[in-house]
Amino acid sequence: MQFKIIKPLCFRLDKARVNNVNVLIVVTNRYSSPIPVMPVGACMVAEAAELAGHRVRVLDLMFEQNPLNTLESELNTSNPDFIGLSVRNIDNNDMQHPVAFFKDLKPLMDTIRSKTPAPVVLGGAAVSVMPEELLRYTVADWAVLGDGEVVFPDLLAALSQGEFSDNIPGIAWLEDGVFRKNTGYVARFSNGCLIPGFHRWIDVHAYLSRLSTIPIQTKLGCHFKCIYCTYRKIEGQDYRLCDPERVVNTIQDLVASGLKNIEFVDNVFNSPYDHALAVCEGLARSRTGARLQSLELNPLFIDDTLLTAMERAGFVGIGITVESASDVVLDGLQKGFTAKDVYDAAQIIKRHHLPCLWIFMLGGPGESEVTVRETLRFAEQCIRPKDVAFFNIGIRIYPGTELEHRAREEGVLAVSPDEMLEPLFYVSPALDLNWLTETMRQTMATHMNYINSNTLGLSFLPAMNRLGYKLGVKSPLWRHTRFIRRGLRALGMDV
Ligand code: B12
Ligand code: SF4
Repeated sequence: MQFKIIKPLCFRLDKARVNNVNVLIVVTNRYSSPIPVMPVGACMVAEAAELAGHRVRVLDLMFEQNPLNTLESELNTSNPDFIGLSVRNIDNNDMQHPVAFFKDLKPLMDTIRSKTPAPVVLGGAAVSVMPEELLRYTVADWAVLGDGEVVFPDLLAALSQGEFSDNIPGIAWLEDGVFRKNTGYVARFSNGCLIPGFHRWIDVHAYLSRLSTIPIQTKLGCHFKCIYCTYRKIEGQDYRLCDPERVVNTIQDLVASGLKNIEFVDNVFNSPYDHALAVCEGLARSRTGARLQSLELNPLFIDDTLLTAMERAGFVGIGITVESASDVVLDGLQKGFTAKDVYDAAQIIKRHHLPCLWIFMLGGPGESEVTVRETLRFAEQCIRPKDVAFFNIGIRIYPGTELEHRAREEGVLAVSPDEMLEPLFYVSPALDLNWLTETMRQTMATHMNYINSNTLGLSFLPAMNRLGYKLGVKSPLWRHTRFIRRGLRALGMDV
């Protein structure tokens, strides 16, 4: 085991306080489309650090008018010994209207550095996706990869002794300019920390009044190998399952505390199938009264038994992430299922009442006019008018993915990995982007149940969420796509 002495910290902390330090967790996400996402991970990390004996505060910048001023006053009052920056999004994943959220981190870091020498630890999904790039960009001290509620307390324990063991799994740092990381198994779901006490850390009402849902995971990991995906980098390839009974109990508790609109945020909700079924059957038996959603269903594991169990459990909307209905593209993306699986799933979904959001991603490897037409034909024939189809164009390329290698081989990506924080997208060289954009514009115009990134990027979507809440509209808002788009069209807005 190697130790590195952290000098500034030794000066800052007296020995008596080392197990009881002041920790400030700053939630940096301020993006409120399609909904403001409740910072479940940051709250879990805060709660875990508190359980480890530290004094913890969470500063959520989501609804702050002037985040830098708010951060400055927080630093003046709370005098933290350690600062955790929770970073969710690198960018908005939108090729047509890219927004680079990571750029917000520099001014936040400048504000922190102008006020305190406290070490800064980065964490959050974005950090697991691009730890090296974000460490270099922000010049923060450490990065936590993945399961912060386990790793952060371990890191705090070591750092607050003025020492740092590079044996702690799940941390990364820059040493003399060289990126170092220590991956390794982290036993999540073992510490009883499935859901944090949200009310203790954030303004829950502010989220609920914008139609936000309560995120909960029933598992971590994914064993599929889609070539563009970062999720395995965040949660690992092996499944770590939460006991279905604990999921049910947690949901009962959430409903009892007034939090009814619950969204499963697993990478894939219905794989492993038996686990998903056990969760749904347990929920059905317990009649929790929750309104459940998940946008992460895989067509391979959809059948009547599961959908019936989901209906009985209280699901009010599902999303199925098929990406394409063309075998060429599904194969290029290595989705692990075929167009036939997509068609079969559609037939099964038609036999049930659950509203469904179909999610497509156009432009992947092998995509051409022919394959786009195949996908649009599927949508036309198989998606019920009351259901919704979301079409994304272009695939965000992340370093270390198979898609990155492919893009380099095809000569469509030339920049170095450290320049890839900037939003970069893959579009099949066999596809004319102008043709695709125009085709989608025409398709959207004639199908009022279709949406695209323009719809999600609407500047007034947050206001629409608030209005929806005031009018008593229940989430998910996408169920009302046809009516909303028609209404907007009547007002002269073609979105
Ligand atoms: C479910 C999901 C959604 C749902 C969220 C629903 C909901 N009610 O929460 C929806 C569909 C709405 C959504 C939307 C978007 N999403 Co999304 N989403 C996810 C997904 C699959 C799970 C997120 C989640 O809740 N995880 C569970 C919690 C517990 O984990 P966590 O918050 O990450 O926290 C853990 C660690 O990160 C860490 N941690 C967190 N904070 C901190 C702080 C410190 C100090 C430390 C030490 C550690 C730490 O510890 C936590 C506990 O283990 C992830 C992929 C993934 N597997 O992570 C993508 C993901 C987070 N989304 C992503 C993106 C881009 C988006 C959108 C911008 C897409 C878009 N254009 O609409 C929007 C942004 C929404 C917003 N307002 O911010 C990206 C973000 C990174 C990036 N590439 O930029 C991800 C990683 C997917 C990807 N493409 O790589 N998303
Ligand atoms: S199934 Fe989903 S989470 Fe799993 S690798 Fe594919 S895209 Fe990623």
